[in-house]
Amino acid sequence: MTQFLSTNEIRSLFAATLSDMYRDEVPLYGDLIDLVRDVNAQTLEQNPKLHQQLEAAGELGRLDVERHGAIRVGTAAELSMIRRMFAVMGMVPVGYYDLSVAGIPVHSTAFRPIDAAALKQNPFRVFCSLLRLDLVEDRALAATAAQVLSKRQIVTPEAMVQIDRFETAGGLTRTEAEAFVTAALETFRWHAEATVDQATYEQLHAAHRLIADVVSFKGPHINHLTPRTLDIDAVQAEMPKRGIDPKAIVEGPARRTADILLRQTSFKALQEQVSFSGSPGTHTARFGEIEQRGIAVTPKGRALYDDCLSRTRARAKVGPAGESAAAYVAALGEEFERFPDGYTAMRQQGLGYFQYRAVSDQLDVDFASIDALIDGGHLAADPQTYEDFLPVSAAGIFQSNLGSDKQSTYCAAANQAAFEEALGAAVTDADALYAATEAHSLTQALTALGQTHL
Ligand code: OOG
Ligand code: NI
Repeated sequence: MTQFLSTNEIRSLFAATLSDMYRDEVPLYGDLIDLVRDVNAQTLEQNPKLHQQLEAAGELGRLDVERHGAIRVGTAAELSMIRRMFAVMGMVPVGYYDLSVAGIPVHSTAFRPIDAAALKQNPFRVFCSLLRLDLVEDRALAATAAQVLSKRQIVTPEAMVQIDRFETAGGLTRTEAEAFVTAALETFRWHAEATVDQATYEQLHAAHRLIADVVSFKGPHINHLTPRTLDIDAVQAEMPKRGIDPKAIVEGPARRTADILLRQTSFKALQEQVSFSGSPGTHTARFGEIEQRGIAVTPKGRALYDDCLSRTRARAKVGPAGESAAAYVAALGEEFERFPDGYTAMRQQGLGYFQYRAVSDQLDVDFASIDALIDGGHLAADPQTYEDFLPVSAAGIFQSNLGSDKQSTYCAAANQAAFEEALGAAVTDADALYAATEAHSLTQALTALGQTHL
């Protein structure tokens, strides 16, 4: 029998190697990692209850290695290649995000591990966007872009060999996996030489900055890599003191005791030196981001979240230079008072997804309800961490890094079927994953407690 390295180990190895590469490429990212590590250690020290909750839920271990990244690909063939590459790391496409609503000509998915054990080991995820040239009005320019993209190969032959081997043999040995990681890394590397001349770059850029970013380079360089913090407001406040310039507001819900979904902030994209057929120029794409993750919410919870957020946005809009940020934050706090700030209330009202575990031995009496088991100290309900993304937040991040000079407006043009055809697979529904984890954990816990009547 051949000994294969588990996909979890390959993913961990890749995530660590990518993080090292990005630290070398973007030193500010390294500073951010150090800052987040300091704040997380301090938060855990000052908040023993949070420490204990994360420990009991088995989430403490993943915290220091937890990252998400983002890439943007240009063609259907590239997207399906990337899908096959991530499969080697135990990552599958989850969810469909239509960014055209925010005037960005892409649609996206998130590649990530899905089972509980894999998530605990390393939840590394990559937000992957596919350029939609069909939304570009200037058809001649779209044709030029397609032509340029058709000539590049974003996955190296060596990575291809290992991907094929993984698919036929069902796994990779340690040596093969190491070769795979080294070769796969090349896809995500920054290339300072543009593949187009300056005039073409300018034309693409005028249509949308993001089109220039996707089309003008050899590959889909990783554009940010995001660590997870336990206190995003503390990191946001500390950033300027360490020479990092953050965006005006934290995206997502207001600060609360029981975190929900995702709060994110970033530092502005860097202006980098590039060369256009030998002549010097600049390109702005790569940035740094941090996030705080909370509980995954049910469709009912999501509807309430969306409502609180849209009411906030109706009351206050943050301007391109951060105008009205204070008014926005105040409105956000008020509107989110309608979202219960406690896990017990969220569970009882069906707003969040939980994972259950038995915390005592089999019982010899039948309990009347789940709540009675919890109150009696026999059953624990841990909040399930939200493992996905928020399109509105993603759009805010995109926008702040693309500048607000050119606000293209495309009408909402979701096309999940076309995306899945390009991907060569269906995307997994995130809600179904959280619901299944909850149902499965409850059945197991009730069986262990001898309470299958519930
Ligand atoms: C991806 C932006 C989305 C997030 O955290 O919401 C994202 C991009 O800029 O390509 O990473
Ligand atoms: Ni991000």
